[in-house]
Order: sequence, then C-alpha cells, then structure tokens
Amino acid sequence: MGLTERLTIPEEEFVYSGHTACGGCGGALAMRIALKALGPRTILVLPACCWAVIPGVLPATCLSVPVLSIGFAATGAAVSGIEASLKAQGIDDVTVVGWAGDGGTADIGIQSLSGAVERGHDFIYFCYDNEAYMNTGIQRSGATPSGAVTTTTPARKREEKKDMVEIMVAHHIPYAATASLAYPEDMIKKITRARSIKGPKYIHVLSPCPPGWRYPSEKTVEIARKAVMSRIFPLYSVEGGKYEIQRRNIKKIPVGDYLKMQGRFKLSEEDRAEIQKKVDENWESLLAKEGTA
Ligand SMILES: Cc1ncc(C[n+]2csc(CCOP(=O)(O)OP(=O)(O)O)c2C)c(N)n1
Ligand SMILES: [Mg+2]
Repeated sequence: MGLTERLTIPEEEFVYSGHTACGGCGGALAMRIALKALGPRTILVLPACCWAVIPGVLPATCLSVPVLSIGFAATGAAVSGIEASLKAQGIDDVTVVGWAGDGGTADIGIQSLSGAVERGHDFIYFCYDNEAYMNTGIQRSGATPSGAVTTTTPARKREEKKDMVEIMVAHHIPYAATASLAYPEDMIKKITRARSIKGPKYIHVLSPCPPGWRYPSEKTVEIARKAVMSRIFPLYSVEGGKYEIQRRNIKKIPVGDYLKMQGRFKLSEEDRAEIQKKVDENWESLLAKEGTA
C-alpha cells in the first residue's frame, strides 16, 4: 500500500460524536468510513437494526445526512421510491443509500432488495454484517456462520452462512463487493466506484460486534483484519460479472486465529479443520471465478 492510497481517506466527518453504539461497534465504524466516501449529498434509508437507534433522538442525532427510518422489510422499496421521486424532480446529484443489517438483508428484507435490484433502480445498498440480530439480543440470522453460538442457537448454528454477494451477482447487478473496516482505503475506493456506476450497487461490510461475538471492544479492527487475512471474508468485487480479488497477497493466517479471538465459537480442533477446509474451497472457487485458479 502506497502513501497516495492512504491519503485517499477524506478528513471530513459525517458521523458526529455522541452516538449510542456500544464501544468498539464495527457497524458504527463502517458507517463513519462509508459516509466519508458518500459525502453530504446522501439520503440514508435505515430499517430496524442497531443503526436505527445508534443515531439517537432528534435533534441530538449523530448523523449529518437526511435519514428515512422504515420498517424492517422495506429498505429496497424505500430506496426505489426515493430514487424515483428524485428523478421526477430532476435531482441527479444525490446518492440514495440503503443501510441494513444482515437480518434485514439476508432474511426479512431480501424480497424488497431483490425487486429493487431487478428493476434496476439507482442506489447503493450496504449490508453491515454483524452476523446476527444484534439489536434484539443476538438471535441467529441467515448470515450467522456455522459454528457460532447465539441466543437462539445455544449449542451453535449448524447451517451455513448465506452468500449475499453471490445472490446479488445472480441478479446481474452492475456492481457488488465485499469491504472491510480494517481496509478503509479499499472500502472508500469501492464506494467511490459504486457512486460512478448507474443502477443498483451492493456492498457487504463485515462488522464485528463485541457483545455479540464476545471479545474485548478494542479488538474490532484486528478481528476484521484477521477475517480478511484468514480468507474467511475475502475482499473482492464483481463489476459487470467480472470478478476481482483485492489484497490477495496479504499474509495468509489459519482461520483458527480469527475464530479463537471470539467467545461465540466453541469449537473442537476437528470443527476448526472443517471450517478451514470450507474456507480453502471457497477461496479456490473465487480464484476460478476470477479466472486465476
Ligand atoms: C417486522 C419486525 N420484526 C421484528 C422486529 C424487531 N427487530 C428490530 S431490530 C431487529 C434485529 C435486526 O437485526 P439485523 O438486521 O441483523 O441488524 P442488527 O440489529 O444486527 O444491527 C429485530 C428482530 C421489527 N422491528 N420489525
Ligand atoms: Mg445483524
């Protein structure tokens, strides 16, 4: 990473101090980075999720851009309507953004998101993925990874995590990507790229959660970085169907180094070996999609 790349992070803040997120909230940091790339001409749609309460109550909100709070399932419908309304008014310099949790994306909001993408509305949709329904007390979602303990999977989840990026790619979406708060330059580049493309865009940000994942709050960035280094959460983009992996040459670490930092994974050596096998297979499949296997 060169110096010029590091200097791409805008200094201006659009998330002010005084929000109500937990210490070390990955979702809060993800929003802070995202708004730096989105800028002030942004309308945010927030369904039910931690971020529906993090801003606080007007007039003491930490968000400096307009927000529409809507029902849990309706993010895709709301961004569609806002975009159509702006178009009717001849306003073309506003970025319409849906910002939802993993429950609001992979489960309850998936139909409105699917419709909005299929209809080709012009918006960016972010899923900040803390891998459970955190705002209501750590219930499992379709994006909770196999092996994780939640309050509704006390003996750990058995099923696999839904792959939202692949679901979006299956919609022929013009742009989809993963992003990490541990790699803010990469995240900002991706958001800037997404803003330059007309039509629906999808960005999936892994967002570690100290109380939900059971780790000390100062470890959020380290855990997010280890997710990328271990390849359990590879950084990649798919533009016009073309795959590209980012940060492919960073030092690879065993997935156990990522899992062991979190109290939610109570796994045997065999369990960890099984997860490692799946991570390696997924990486190979990503290389094949990129055409570099
Ligand atoms: C229709 C409906 N069902 C349930 C709820 C209760 N509820 C509010 S936030 C939430 C969890 C959201 O989970 P996720 O989308 O992953 O966001 P997170 O809280 O993890 O940030 C739930 C179940 C609701 N507000 N509306
Ligand atoms: Mg969640």
